[in-house]
Amino acid sequence: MSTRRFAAPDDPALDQLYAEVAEADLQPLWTQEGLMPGAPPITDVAHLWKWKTLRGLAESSGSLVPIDRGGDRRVLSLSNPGLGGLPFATTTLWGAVQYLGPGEVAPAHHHTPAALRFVLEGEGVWTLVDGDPVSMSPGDLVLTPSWRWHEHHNPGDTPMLWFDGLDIPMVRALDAVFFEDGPDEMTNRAVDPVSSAEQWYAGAPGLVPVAGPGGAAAPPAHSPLLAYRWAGTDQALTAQLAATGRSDAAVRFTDPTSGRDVMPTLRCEMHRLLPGPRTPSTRRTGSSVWVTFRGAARAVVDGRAFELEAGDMLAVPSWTGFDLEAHEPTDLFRVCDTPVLEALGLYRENTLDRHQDVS
Ligand code: GTQ
Ligand code: FE2
Repeated sequence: MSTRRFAAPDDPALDQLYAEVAEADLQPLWTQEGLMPGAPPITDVAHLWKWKTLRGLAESSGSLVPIDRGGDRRVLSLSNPGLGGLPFATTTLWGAVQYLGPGEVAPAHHHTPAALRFVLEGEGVWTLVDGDPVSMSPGDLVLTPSWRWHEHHNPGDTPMLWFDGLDIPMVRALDAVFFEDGPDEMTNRAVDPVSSAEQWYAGAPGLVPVAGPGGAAAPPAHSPLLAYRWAGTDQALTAQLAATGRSDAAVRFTDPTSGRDVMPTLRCEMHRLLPGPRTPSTRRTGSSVWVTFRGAARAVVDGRAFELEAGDMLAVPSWTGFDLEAHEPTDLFRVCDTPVLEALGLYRENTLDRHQDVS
């Protein structure tokens, strides 16, 4: 858009007009600058949080900050250095590491922002999602969709650490954040490894109940399956590599009843890379957080190289060049806002002609 200014300094009538326009809480379009730039003015930056730091500080928080009713979950949020102190990983995504110590319970609550957990370390923890106890183990993806009650329990004797991905910045931008504390939590006990949601929706690949537990009620906006187990994810990636003979494979977590993304605002994927060629450099609208589950790889974001090891978390802003190269077999979890961009007709993606230069 043109940024020419029409205000002539020596025209009192025009000065008067601008004063009256401002007084009336109006602004002329023709004096705006930067309203429609040629490409999005990205403020969040590519940033890497190392597991060594995340784990150390989460553990220290575990010993110094008890979980209390009224307090929050014990969560350290990824705060993107480009966002001026906001507790957000990217413009649209909340990312965090959560630490639940032995014997601890994070009390029941619900909120309109949707959440997912990708488990990194520990055993024996379960989360109660709308009354359904869902066990958690490393590599599992667990959903707590918008407005579903949830509480976390660790009846074991080791801590658990997981990655939290939420759509808080998006829901906040829409002025639609609501939160309520729940009733007193259930007792901390061992639970069945298979949730009710899995009994219904993960019986066998490709099969869903003719009539689900909700009967003929309208299906929810999110996946009714609340846990995606590592064994299944691993198996799908292994099979895809065998089918293609390639050095990279990727799967998307979906609602088994519709094939859509797990939740309306968030897409989840798992990527496996074997040592091999660098993936093409692509850029896309919308942002991502990548969580390294295992292995070692190099990501190049906007020409900057980042070395990823197990547990490391990487923020990738919208419309920045991105590619990966594995040093050893590497598994990466990715959460992104693509369903929102797609639903609004704003999704763009392109593959660059050649790899980005690395500075
Ligand atoms: O575990 O319920 O990272 O409510 C942020 C808000 C985790 C949770 C977060 C939450 C939770
Ligand atoms: Fe929560």
